[in-house]
Amino acid sequence: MENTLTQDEKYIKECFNLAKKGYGCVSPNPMVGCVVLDRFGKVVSKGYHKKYGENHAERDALLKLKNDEANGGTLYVNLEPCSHYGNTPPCVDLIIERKIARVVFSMKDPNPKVDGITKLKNSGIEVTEGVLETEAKFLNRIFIKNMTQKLPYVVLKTATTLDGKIASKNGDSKWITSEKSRKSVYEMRKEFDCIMTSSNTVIADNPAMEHKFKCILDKDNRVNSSAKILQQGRIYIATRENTPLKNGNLNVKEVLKELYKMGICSVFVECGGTLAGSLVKERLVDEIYQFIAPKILNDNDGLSCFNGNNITKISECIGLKIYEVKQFEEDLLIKSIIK
Ligand code: AOF
Ligand code: ZN
Repeated sequence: MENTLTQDEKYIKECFNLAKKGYGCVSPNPMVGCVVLDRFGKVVSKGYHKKYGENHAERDALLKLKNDEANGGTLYVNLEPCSHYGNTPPCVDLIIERKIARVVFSMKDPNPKVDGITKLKNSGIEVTEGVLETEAKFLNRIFIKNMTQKLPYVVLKTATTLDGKIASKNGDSKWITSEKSRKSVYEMRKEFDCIMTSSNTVIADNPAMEHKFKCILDKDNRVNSSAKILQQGRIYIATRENTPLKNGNLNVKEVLKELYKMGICSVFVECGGTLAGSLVKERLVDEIYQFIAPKILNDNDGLSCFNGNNITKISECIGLKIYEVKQFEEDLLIKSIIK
């Protein structure tokens, strides 16, 4: 694969790898990496956005160089360089000041405050955009959704038997997946700003769900104050008093909007089949993490992981794109994006 990449793609890939070093530290900002070549095509500096509020990738890379070292050189970055004053001054100004001749980037910045490309072109800098754009958009998919929709990125987790059931008809669901799978969920939760669940799940399972921020969908205030989930972390309880209803249920999109206003960029949902089905139907979910245990329940009335879509034609199925498959002991974990 590697030798079929163009020079531009090779350096942009390097930017992705640098960008990923900022994972977990830069949110709500994007992950950005930068590689600088001098006018002879030699790599003279690399940088990345390390921490929210600190230097952007381009500044990090350029400030490691002497004033004239990048003169006539090429700058690679996976996001259009910024042109606005935020926590830091505009990267384009520094790029122009350092007399870079060419800028190569993967994707335009969805932040409406940013239009770096115009300023770069107006200064006579050659600009190449769209290099490995699909990969770049995948890397910063949370940032893109936040910027374009003002909503958090939503991942829904479910755990089923091979025949797609989350529980038998009498509600028995302990334990479909292996201990190792369940432990991996504790780690997954840490990657999200908030975990969301429903009053049904809280009442049925009384999970502790340790996390810094939890949201419970509890239309009728049914969750008891002694519930384990309330014992730790910040809690936002969405009820009919603080959230508009839609078809008699809480309007979850409105809840997500509220969460985004509170600074929540990503939400991990753990719930039963009814809520899961309606979130998918309402197109409020971006990704699904599905654990599949090698067990067959063979219960016609068992509870399905997604209920209520009533789709009768295969051609109308909700399509997903799998991007990762992992095995935990005997179970599979399939991560996919809803198309
Ligand atoms: C880049 N390179 O490394 C980053 C960029 O307020 P600030 O200074 O933190 O700026 C945040 C915005 O700047 C962010 O929303 C995005 O548009 C851009 N982030 N841009 O060229 C970087 N982190
Ligand atoms: Zn910048």
